[in-house]
Amino acid sequence: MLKRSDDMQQTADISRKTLALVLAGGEGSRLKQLTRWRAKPAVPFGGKYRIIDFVLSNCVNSGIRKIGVVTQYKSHSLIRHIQRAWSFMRYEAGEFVELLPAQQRVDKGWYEGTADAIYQNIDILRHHTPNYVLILGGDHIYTMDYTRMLVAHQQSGADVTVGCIEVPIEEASDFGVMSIDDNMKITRFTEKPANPEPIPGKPGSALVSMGIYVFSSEFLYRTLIADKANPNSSRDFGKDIIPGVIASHNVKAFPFTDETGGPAYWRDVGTLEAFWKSNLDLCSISPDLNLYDRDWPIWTYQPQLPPAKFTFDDEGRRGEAIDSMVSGGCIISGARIKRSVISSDCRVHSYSLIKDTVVLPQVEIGRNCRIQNAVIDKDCEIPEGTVIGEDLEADRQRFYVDESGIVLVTPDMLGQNIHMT
Ligand code: ADQ
Ligand code: ADP
Repeated sequence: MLKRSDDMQQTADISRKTLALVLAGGEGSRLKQLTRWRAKPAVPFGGKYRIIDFVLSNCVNSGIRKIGVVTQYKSHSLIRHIQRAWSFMRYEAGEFVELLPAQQRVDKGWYEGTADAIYQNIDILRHHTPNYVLILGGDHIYTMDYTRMLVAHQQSGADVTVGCIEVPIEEASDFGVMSIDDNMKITRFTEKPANPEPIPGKPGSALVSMGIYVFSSEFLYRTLIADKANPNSSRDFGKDIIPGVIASHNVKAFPFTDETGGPAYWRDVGTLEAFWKSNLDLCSISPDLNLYDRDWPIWTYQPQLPPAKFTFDDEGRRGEAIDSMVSGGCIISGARIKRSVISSDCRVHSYSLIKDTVVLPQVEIGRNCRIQNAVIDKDCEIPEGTVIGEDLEADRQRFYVDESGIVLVTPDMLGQNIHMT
């Protein structure tokens, strides 16, 4: 048993010897027009953040300060955000967030799959001489101390450790599903199976991969080079790499739980409904994801904005927000906001009612609007008197409406030209 100070020293050493790589280049189409112009990790979330801020904050808060972000599709908004938000790291002190776009240095092509995205950067990884490489997805919302997973990886002597979580069995076919033995060794791994296997003794749940991996670095390089030589591989961690090594190597699972061993908050906000719901979850009285945890700040780029302001309309009705989050720079003048997230720098004008809605930054909502069950994209200007979310047939003519009835409104749908900020 390690003494506490030894424990802390060991944790700090492991974090320092780890390079994190955030995969942020996937095409991601299930968020519909929210990802028409930007990669999913760049989509605004939680009033003032972008989705990728969660994983990057987890790295920094875990003491991992060498981070590469692998970009590909629609990367302009993402690159701009990373440069603005994450350039405070000091390269001289061995800390950085480095962008790794597909750049045809190794192959004449874009990144084929997630493993190829790492393979094409092997020389850069080697240059940083990490002992461990932590591979992360850039599009999940959660707070996690990665040092626990790194310590488990080191202590078990694993070649690779896969972060995993229990999900309801009905959702499991969206993920890599695994079986483990009593020593947490992964005995089976199937990527997005049609009939996922339940956890023994828990028929309603499956153990799924979070798409996060700790690799011992030399093992990673060897495996990626071997995979490159296999013409049948699709060069994907979930489809090829992990299933290909479980029989021959020590591949361990690391269950992500909260500090008490209970279920932890982790969301793939891949669909419009999941995105809408995870945002609105933040408005509940005690949300599962605590943005107010002073020990685990979520870092982001913040423009200098004044506090949110609430004013009366010209007939003396209060501008008010209840069970809602209203970000800096907003002015709510004589409008009512219920169970909604109003992101930075928005205006909501008199006599309007906004319910169960996620409003992204820099939106202007005119007078006399009624909006419910909607996601309003950044920069939309909603004209006076607009009604959204009441007559879904009418909404379908102009906007996108998903199967659950959530309405998505983007500037393109309103016929607006974008103005770059
Ligand atoms: P998916 O999320 O479906 O499953 P994928 O679409 O490959 O896997 O995306 C993983 C991450 O890599 C995303 O952050 C994506 O943006 C990024 N990415 C995808 N292609 C890329 C490319 N060519 N270049 C750079 N980045 C790229 C994975 C695992 C499952 C696991 C789920 C958990 O394969 O086993 O259960 O994540 O959500
Ligand atoms: P974000 O606000 O998420 O950073 P923007 O909405 O400002 O992103 O734009 C993201 C990227 O998409 C930018 O490169 C922008 O030029 C481009 N873009 C957005 N909307 C359009 C459009 N209607 N036509 C052409 N390019 C667009």
